Amino acid sequence: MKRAVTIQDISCVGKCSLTVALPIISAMGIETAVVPTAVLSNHTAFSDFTFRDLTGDLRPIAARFKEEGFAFDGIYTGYLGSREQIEIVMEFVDEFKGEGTKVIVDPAMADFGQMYKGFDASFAKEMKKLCDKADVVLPNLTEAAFMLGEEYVERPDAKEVERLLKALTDGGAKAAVLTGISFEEGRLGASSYSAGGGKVGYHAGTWYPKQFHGTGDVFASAFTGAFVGGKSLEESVALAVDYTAESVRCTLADPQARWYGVNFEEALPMLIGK
Ligand code: PXL
Repeated sequence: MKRAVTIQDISCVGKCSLTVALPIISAMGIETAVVPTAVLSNHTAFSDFTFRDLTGDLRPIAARFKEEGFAFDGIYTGYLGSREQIEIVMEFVDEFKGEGTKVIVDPAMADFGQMYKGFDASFAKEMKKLCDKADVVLPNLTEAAFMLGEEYVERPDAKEVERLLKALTDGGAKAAVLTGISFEEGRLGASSYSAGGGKVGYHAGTWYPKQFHGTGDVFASAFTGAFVGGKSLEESVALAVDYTAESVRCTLADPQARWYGVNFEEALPMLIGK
């Protein structure tokens, strides 16, 4: 069985980060180890939250992994709380990236043109350094703009998307996937590009006219399960787009849906055996 490790916070309530990554990647038949970087009562889109920083635990956990000889087929990083955590995660990648290890970085820090609470331009700059070490980076358009030091553009055309994808791989990342891309009314998806002159790929699903929190984490988790499981970049993007759209469809069909996340649980059957 393949084994991945995911490094991000655990928000006790909120359907994001580890509470999404663990069930999704496990459902795809991959052992999923976790390194929690912080414990929050709930994610930061609520008006208040507690935040227990676990920075001091990260190096000792990595050292213990090393002593046990743990190796990983995938390293997937998501929301990180500080520049120091990014630095430690870069050390982790250097230490644990083996021959066949796929490093997937979701620079979770912003959406809809705005940074999440507590982040700034210097954090985006540091996050770009982690992205440069990745096999695949998975930013949305806001995160891409912040990391490249550019203005956020909500609906870029195909030429602009290609330019962004190439810029995202300029620093060393082997491939980039940009989420939140739409080239036609009613369809929303993601574009992908492998460094070194690959073709730009695109896959879209139904665009539901409502924005939800946590869809980036749902997308990144399904992508990780597929990609670490052996699917190609394009196949992994397609599955992750379809699964995220289905999670949103399930949410909109549920009169008791929570505002803070999507019903990814109801869509899990479409990932099993994939
Ligand atoms: O969904 C990304 C995410 C992860 N973790 C925490 C967050 C957010 C987005 O706001 O607050 C703690």
